[in-house]
Amino acid sequence: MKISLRRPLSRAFTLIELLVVISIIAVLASISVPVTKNVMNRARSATVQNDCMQLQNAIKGFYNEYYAYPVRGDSEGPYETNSDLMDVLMSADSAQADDLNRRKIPFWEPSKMAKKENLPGFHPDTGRLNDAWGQIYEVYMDADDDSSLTIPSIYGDKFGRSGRIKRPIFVHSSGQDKKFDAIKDNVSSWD
Ligand SMILES: [Ca+2]
Repeated sequence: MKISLRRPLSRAFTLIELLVVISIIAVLASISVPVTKNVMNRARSATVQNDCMQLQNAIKGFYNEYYAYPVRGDSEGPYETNSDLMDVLMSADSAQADDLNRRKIPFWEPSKMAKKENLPGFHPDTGRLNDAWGQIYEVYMDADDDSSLTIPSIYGDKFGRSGRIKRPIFVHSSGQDKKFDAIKDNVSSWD
């Protein structure tokens, strides 16, 4: 009797081979998830920095028009990008906007609408402008018009000095960690 030593060509995968394939896929997935997250967070930071710049420019535009900042009183902030500030910059239908933006000029308009209060973009019902992580921006303005501004002292190292800085407007986001006082991931109009 002749015995063939050749293995059958169309045999099934063994359990070991299957486990090897699964573990390779698992390793590849574990590498690509953080990479994807990083790429997404970098894209979010870029969007947020653009928002910060646009807001800073809108407030500058307001100042150039009225020789005043779009807020009541002389506090330098922080002001939140909620309805009070955004109404004035958008020339919305509100008492504060009527009072401060008398010539009804739109200095800012939303590029992205938020479906819920705590999602990225502008939420029309609450008048909130949120960053890419759903948190409100903070705005500092030289509202007492002494040509300098105090921003949080923890930015001292980052911008080379702390205390009074001779710049008129500062806008920042709390970043991915949603904490303003942990500045490592914060994004600002001065970045
Ligand atoms: Ca932070």
